[in-house]
Amino acid sequence: MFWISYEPSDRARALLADPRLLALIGFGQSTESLPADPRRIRVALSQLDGGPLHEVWMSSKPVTTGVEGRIAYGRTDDLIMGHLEVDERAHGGIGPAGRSAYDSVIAFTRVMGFPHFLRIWNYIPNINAEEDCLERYKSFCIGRQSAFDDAGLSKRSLPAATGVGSRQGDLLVYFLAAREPGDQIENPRQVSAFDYPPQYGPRSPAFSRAMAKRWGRERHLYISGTASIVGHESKHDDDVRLQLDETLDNIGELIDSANRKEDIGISTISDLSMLKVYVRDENDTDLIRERILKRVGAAVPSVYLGGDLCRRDLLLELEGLYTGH
Ligand code: 3EB
Repeated sequence: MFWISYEPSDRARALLADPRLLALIGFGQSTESLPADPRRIRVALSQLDGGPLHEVWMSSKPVTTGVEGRIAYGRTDDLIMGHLEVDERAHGGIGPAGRSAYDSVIAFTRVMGFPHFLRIWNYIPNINAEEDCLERYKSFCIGRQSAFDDAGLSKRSLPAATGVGSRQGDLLVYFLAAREPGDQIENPRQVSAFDYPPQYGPRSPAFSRAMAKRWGRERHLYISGTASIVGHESKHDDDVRLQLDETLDNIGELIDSANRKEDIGISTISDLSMLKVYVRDENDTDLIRERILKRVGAAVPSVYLGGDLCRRDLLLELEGLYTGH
């Protein structure tokens, strides 16, 4: 159906010429001058390790591209990958900007015939700052949840997601949606985010812990941004190594939980096709990378990005995808 890889950024131009390219994701400030293309997404987080990479989403089927209002997309017959950036100054804050982004995305995917979200990424500028007596992440959650509410989408239809803080640029939302729904997977070690108690914000974060999806005979697993949270509480304040171990345990348990529900085709985190590691303090990168190499191995393609996390006490967050066949 599609698969993901990381390629050196100097290959980006050649990749854009491929009619099966679904999305091309760059990190940090753009250094290369590439042609405008609806499949190009730029995440405003700097890459912390190695030479510059692009994340490449390649489809097995031909891709149609387009721009509809604020949303640019690539799609096949079965799925759509789209993105938009929202200037919050035009909406009066991050809450209304989030609301507006989700209103657009929900309406767009319905009109296009892909009403089932599988995976959404949210990059929220200055995520931990307080504005109008509320942390910006919490305001964003209010806007996002009201868009889902007004569209009549229940928690059972919430996709896997990432919510990470960016240090430059506008709110960025990008999404993968399909004609047919995926299967929501929750983590028995964690309270579902959509059921977090109100101490984490007036409206709970609208996402599921993972989505499993069958594409014909192929099985995919999309794992949300996962952190050192047990129950609903953050664990291991100030200890990045313990936070990482807790996070890896959470992902392991999530994979086990998915396997109890259905045969997803993998049994451990080392079988994932991709791992993305968000690091609050870039000085922690080496420690985190060494520990991941030890516990996960070197076989999973990975990228390390500098970003803020949605609770001030979280030092890192990991997301993963399995797109094997
Ligand atoms: C957590 O488990 C950590 O708001 O979309 C992870 C993944 C987190 C997605 C989101 C937030 C989001 O609550 C934070």
